Amino acid sequence: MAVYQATASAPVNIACIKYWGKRDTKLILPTNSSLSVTLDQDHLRSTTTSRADASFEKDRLWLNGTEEEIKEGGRMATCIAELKTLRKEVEAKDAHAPKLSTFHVHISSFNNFPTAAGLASSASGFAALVASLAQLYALPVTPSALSRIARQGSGSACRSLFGGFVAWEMGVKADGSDSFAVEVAPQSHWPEMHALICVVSDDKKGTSSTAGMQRTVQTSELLQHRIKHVVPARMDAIKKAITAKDFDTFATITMQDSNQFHAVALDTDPPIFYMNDVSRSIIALIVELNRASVAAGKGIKAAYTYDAGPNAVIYALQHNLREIVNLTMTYFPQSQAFNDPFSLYAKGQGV
Ligand code: 2P0
Repeated sequence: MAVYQATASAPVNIACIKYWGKRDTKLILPTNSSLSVTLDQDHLRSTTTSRADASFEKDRLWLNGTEEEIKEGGRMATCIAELKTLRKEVEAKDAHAPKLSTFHVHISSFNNFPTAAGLASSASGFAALVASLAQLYALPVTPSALSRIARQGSGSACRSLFGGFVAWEMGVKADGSDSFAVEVAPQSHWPEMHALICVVSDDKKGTSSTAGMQRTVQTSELLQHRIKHVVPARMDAIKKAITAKDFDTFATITMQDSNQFHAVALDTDPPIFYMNDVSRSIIALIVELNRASVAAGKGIKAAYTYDAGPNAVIYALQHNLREIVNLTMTYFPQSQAFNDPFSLYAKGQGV
């Protein structure tokens, strides 16, 4: 008897231009475009296996071995339903295609990065889920088309359908058909680029992104300024910087955008604080490192960015990485660091 099963994996991504705010909460349409660098590394991925079988009585999902409910009308159910609809189109065109759209699916997903990495798994998780079902259903679709579905699982997930430098273009249409991710450049375009993840705390964050960003949409005037007058120009400028491999500009925009994202969080009523004292000390360290480097005519060495939590991601070029890791470990001896695309630890180069 035929077995219908497929496995796919997707990487974690970290935004340099931040997504924060929805104009449509059901379709997950953002209030601004965003851009990420995907940590396309073996140890920062979600891997998902999907299986369709006539004997299955309902759709079921396991995350890291524990079964999770698939809520009716929820994000997971929406993604599965969208993919089944596309499978129906395949079956309608090909009379020999097995009627997989009529079977229930069992889905099992694992993250290979520790919870202690403090990384959100929803982006890589939804991207891997969508990719595995697309493979199972043999859907003739592009990664951008799949990103439109992953977006409805979690906004940032649409960016994890690609490796490298990825833009999520917000689109203007009400149905979301033009809100999807596109590749700006593959990782191989700028192989010297690395990301160092500094784990400040692995506590669960106090305010979820989903709830926090809508509070910001409702209460922050600064967000309106950001949406209209800041992000569009930054998207253009950072894409150009990536194309030109201009690290100084890339780093400057990345730090500015992290700062403004945390400023809009603070401008929310009641205010949202994601960074803590250690996060701010890391910023001070990077600012000082860059100040001294620029004064010596060597340009910017590192860019920090913070998501909806206290952990730092530091972007740097290969030749400056060792100095930055040494500096971080000297000032923050307790910290754990995960380095992309190849780990200093994994490679045994020491820190
Ligand atoms: C980002 N973040 O661009 C920004 C920066 C957090 C800070 O995307 O409600 O988990 O599932 O669409 O994608 C976090 O938001 O929110 C996020 P939902 P998501 O990476």
